[in-house]
Amino acid sequence: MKYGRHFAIVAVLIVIGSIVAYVLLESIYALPLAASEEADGIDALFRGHFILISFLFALVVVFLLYSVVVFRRRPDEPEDVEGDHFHGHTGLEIVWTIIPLMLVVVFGVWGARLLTDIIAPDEDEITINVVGQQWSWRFEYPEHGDITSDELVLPVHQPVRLEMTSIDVLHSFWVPEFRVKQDLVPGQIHELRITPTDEGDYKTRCAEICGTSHAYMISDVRVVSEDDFEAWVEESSTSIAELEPVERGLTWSQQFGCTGCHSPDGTALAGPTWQGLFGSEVQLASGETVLVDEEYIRNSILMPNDQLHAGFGPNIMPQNFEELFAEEEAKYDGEVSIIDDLIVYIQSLSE
Ligand code: HEC
Ligand SMILES: [Cu+2]
Repeated sequence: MKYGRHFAIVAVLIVIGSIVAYVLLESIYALPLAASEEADGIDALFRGHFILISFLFALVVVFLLYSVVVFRRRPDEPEDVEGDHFHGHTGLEIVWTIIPLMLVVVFGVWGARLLTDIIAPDEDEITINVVGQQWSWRFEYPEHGDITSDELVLPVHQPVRLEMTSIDVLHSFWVPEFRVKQDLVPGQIHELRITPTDEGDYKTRCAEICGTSHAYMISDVRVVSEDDFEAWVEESSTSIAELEPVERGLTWSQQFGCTGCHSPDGTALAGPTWQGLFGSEVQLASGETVLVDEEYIRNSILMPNDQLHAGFGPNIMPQNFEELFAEEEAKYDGEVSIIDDLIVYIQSLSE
């Protein structure tokens, strides 16, 4: 075979090129810690793609560069000599159709089986509700005394089923270390299953651009031992009614996502800061100036579009807090008034 030596060299170069490309890809796109049972299979699939991509890249680039360098025209060769012309090569065409087809099928089956595995229910899974809103997360534990939390606390090695929805626009739940990701859609419920394998602190960040403060839609995710989880449940279940109103106000402001838009310390977010708000004079969009008292705050929370703070648009603040508060208050047999607690808390930020 006339070109046998060339093919042998090219084959060796392709192997070397594939390895170099793979090592580069793996270091540039290094994956974060894998902290869930779902992660292993996903990472393997990911690596499978990287290996294939590296090989294809080397295959094309090595043939190309080798031909350009080795078969270039030498100074002593005439300029008008052309190479042989080929038209079609049935054997080659069959090969380059069948092999990619098989690869696509293999990856398709691999991916489908992995997905089936990841979404399969587990007998002893626990359910946690996840609610996304502009621009915060809320986690509810219906199987653990109805705790509501602004951080997601998970017992290690415990399969969990997240039941997720959004109260406004599309959001997406994503903890990179768990690898899996799921959109939250208003009016629909979607599930995501995770079994965390490593204790530690993570973050969930919204992975679906959802408005002004999308980039700040981040919550803590803590994976803890079973004992620590029990302790957390115990501690979180102590009736919120026993706290001081001002502490309750702080808790509600996190639970209902107010802190996604209002800062207690002057930081500018999508809504006016609460620092120094109470007792100040606010310029309204209508041109009027009003003194911020209890009544103004109550009205601003229950009917946000009624007295618009100048410089802020309408319909940014959720319009349904009255209902949401009533639902939550029902859990405490009317022992607490969320709106009163919030007012006391906002007032405390002006002292
Ligand atoms: C999605 C963002 C968003 C969320 C969540 C949100 N707000 Fe607002 N809020 C705004 C914006 C924007 C304004 C200014 C426009 C207006 O007056 O409605 C505002 C205005 C206010 C005002 C009047 C402040 C002023 O300077 O006039 C109060 C009080 C208030 N919000 C309380 C709350 C409370 C309490 C919660 C949670 C229960 C909450 N907000 C949740 C965006 C938000
Ligand atoms: Cu979001």
